[in-house]
Amino acid sequence: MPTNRALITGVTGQDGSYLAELLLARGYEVHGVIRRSSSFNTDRIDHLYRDPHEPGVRFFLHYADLTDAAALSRLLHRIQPTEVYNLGAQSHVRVSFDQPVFTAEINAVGTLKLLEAIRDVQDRVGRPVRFYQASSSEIFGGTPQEVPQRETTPFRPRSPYGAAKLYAHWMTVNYREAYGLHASCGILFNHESERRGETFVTRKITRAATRIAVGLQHKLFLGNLEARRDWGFAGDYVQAMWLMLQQERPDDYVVATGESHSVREFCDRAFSRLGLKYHDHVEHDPRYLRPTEVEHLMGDATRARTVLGWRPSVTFDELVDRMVDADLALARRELTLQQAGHK
Ligand code: NAP
Ligand code: G4F
Repeated sequence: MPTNRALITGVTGQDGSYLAELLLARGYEVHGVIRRSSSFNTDRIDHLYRDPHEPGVRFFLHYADLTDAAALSRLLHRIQPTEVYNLGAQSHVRVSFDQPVFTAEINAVGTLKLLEAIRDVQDRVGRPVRFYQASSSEIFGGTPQEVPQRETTPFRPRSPYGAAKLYAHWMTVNYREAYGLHASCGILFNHESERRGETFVTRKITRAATRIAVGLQHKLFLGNLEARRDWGFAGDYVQAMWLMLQQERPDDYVVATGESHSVREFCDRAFSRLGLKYHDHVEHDPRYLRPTEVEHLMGDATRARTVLGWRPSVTFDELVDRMVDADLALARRELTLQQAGHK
């Protein structure tokens, strides 16, 4: 019987899938929250799923939602996890300008509902439940004089997403201080992979560049090419989440590579790997600009390095290359299907 039992919200997302893999490899029993959807939304975790009737199964999925306090509470009482990772969110910054209330209900109030349920279950069961909150570098806002950002940098969010995440961040800190909850916030800078959602800029670029390379499309429309981000590999970042919950004392940590690159540099590297020039294919579309932009995010992860012993293992060039290579295989499969008349 595993002694470590984790509950992950957002298990179907990029980070949720890597974290579930990590925890299963470490012998945990892992429970994931999934949302009802009219189409399949579990492709990132399908490789982990087994028929629950088989012996020795340690990965379970449950329907719930961050907006549904009763369902969250019921789930926590039933599972009685030792660790909870709150990765569920409306995670797209641009979309948060179109749906600010929805974003706040999930990212801000949803986190509060989960914290309340944890406080309650901890009291009833009489055993601590460790909590990880997915905070974001978007809470910094990134004014030019405040680069690199670290735990002590003032927070000035510039999007409904950032403001909602900041509320969740402070509520997590408050539950730690007010109720002694073992609650930690990972202030994670952008992290990517071949599992990244296709509307985030890195994956949008690698999907388009590889489709262009095989002749499936010709143009890529982007917004601000000069924005700079500190891009790391998602597989490394879920290690940091787990390490935070293994510490005796909870705390908040910046997780970043300490290096930043522009969207233009990302395009250059991705198209070059395919023998293409990005300026032959990339065009500007103002629809992808944001009402308020965060121009420059670059993190100082000294605390994570010294306390957690955490370090990123994938460089910027390696990250772009692995994403391009994975998407090239995908584009070739798409082409084959199209040529066979399946699309
Ligand atoms: P992602 O791929 O967009 O995944 C988000 C997850 O949240 C999905 O599983 C999604 O479910 C789930 N979700 C959405 N609304 C929900 C709701 N109402 N109730 C329960 N679950 C809900 O995001 P990610 O990149 O893995 O990021 C994980 C977390 O880290 C997010 O909180 C994000 O804001 C934060 N973060 C990400 C980064 C980054 O660079 N990736 C950086 C800093 C912080 P469906 O699959 O059903 O949509
Ligand atoms: O890839 P993005 O959409 O990521 P963004 O806004 O930095 O947010 C991501 O990282 C946050 C951590 O800092 C997370 F909290 C959040 O959940 C998410 O994972 O955009 C990156 C940059 C922006 O400056 C954007 O304006 O790329 C610029 N960009 C330029 N053209 C574009 C586009 N972004 C998108 N999504 N699409 C474009 O066409």
